[in-house]
Amino acid sequence: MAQKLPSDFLWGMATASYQIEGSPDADGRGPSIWDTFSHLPGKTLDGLTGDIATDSYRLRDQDIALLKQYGVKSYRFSISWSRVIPLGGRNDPINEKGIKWYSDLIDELLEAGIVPFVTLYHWDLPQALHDRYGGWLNKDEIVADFVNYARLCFERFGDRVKYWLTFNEPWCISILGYGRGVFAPGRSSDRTRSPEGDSRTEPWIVGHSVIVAHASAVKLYRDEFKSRQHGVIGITLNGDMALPWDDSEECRQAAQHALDVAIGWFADPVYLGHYPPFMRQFLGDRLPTFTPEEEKLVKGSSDFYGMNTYTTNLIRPGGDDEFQGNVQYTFTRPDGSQLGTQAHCAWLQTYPEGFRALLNYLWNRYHMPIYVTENGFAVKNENNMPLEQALKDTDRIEYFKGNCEALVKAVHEDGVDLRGYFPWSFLDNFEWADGYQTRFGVTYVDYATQKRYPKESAWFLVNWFKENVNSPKSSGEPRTSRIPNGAVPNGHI
Ligand code: GBH
Repeated sequence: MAQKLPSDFLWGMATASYQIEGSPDADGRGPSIWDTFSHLPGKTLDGLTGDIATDSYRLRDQDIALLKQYGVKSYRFSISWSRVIPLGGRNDPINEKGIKWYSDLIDELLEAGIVPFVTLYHWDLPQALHDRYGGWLNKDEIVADFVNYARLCFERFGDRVKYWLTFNEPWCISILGYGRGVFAPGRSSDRTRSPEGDSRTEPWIVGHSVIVAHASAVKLYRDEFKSRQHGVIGITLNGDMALPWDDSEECRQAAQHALDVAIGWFADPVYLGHYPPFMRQFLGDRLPTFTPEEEKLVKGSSDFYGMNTYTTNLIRPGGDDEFQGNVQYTFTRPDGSQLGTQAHCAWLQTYPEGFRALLNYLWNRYHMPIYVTENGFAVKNENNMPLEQALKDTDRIEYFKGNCEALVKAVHEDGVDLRGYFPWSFLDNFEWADGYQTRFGVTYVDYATQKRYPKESAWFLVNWFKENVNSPKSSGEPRTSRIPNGAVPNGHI
């Protein structure tokens, strides 16, 4: 009989505030940089914004009912900073109506038996902080304001929320927002994209601010909240497996350079206490340095490894894209074949072996319990299919099947300490600069009616986790207590 995952394995579905909520002006919410950015001409593929999205601010009860129907154990969502502090800053007014909305969401999830897994920052910086002092470019100000916001969330929600993520994907915040300029706030040296910005320096400055803000919020949680709230807190990083294109030493090195910039930039400081030497080598003093106090603060500042991953790339040396570590990415093998099935997005193909390899890479390098906080697939041209056809999302099912089987192998054959898995996404939603044409949901959203239709992949996942997670108290499982309260073998939590 196939081995199962432990009964406390957390699985659920994930979303982010700006991608689903809509209602940008409701109940006193202030604008975020994504409101501003998506309203500029030419910033999203279809010209659309998050003004309505999946209307989830208004359809909260319906969404929770569907999550309950799916039987997920957990739901990962993010809080919109500018709903709870419309202007964002530590001296700005708090918005009780915004707080109540999230508080009710948390209560209703718990009533439905669903564990809230909460991200504090999924890219929607209050616009006022960007205007006031440059947002993430101003470390001292933004760290103080982020910690104040985090404190408010711990105070108001921490009695019920036991799983916190400070940041979603700092690489994307820094590179896509301040390097390539394709995400809010859209700054870049490319003057066809942005009237201001310096892609040579700003991404590294922003990344540094985010790391220090993360670590400061974690310190606050550990010092003032953890002993009575008993939760865990960490950061979640994007990162796709990078494999050498061929077995040459050059490709092997190039693949490590890709991983250093995509993952090590943030993971090495947080888990090992320093930036990757390779980054220092090619960036020199464009990469900020940690003061001794910062280094102490940052090292060990995550209770687990939060892993968002979508695909695997084959890596060759060459090219001058610093944001990829000056290496080239491809899906085409030396023999001309493709790595896997192509998604709607150019950057995404299936490759379960890569998913397993990444779990092993992270486990071996950082030795932290891992939560896969995002993993998903956008079926090619799903947006142009008739509904019945879109619901039969075979490619997405293949993707999840491959990765689910890989994760069981990673746990039972490789010994990776994997604690949870969150498919992206619960719903089709606002896919940032891609607008609404790229659909990542396991639930189809008809944007004309806002009706939700489960795709076959949703039922696949529901059944897979039903069959592959031990039921509580089933025999043969060691009854050790795990997080959030218990000690774990490696002593990290
Ligand atoms: C996640 O990012 C986000 O957290 C989530 O909000 C989003 O909806 C989801 O993925 C699906 O996209 O070739 O320079 O354009 C995923 C990480 C990193 C994937 C950047 C796309 C493209 C880089 N992303 N990558 S580029």
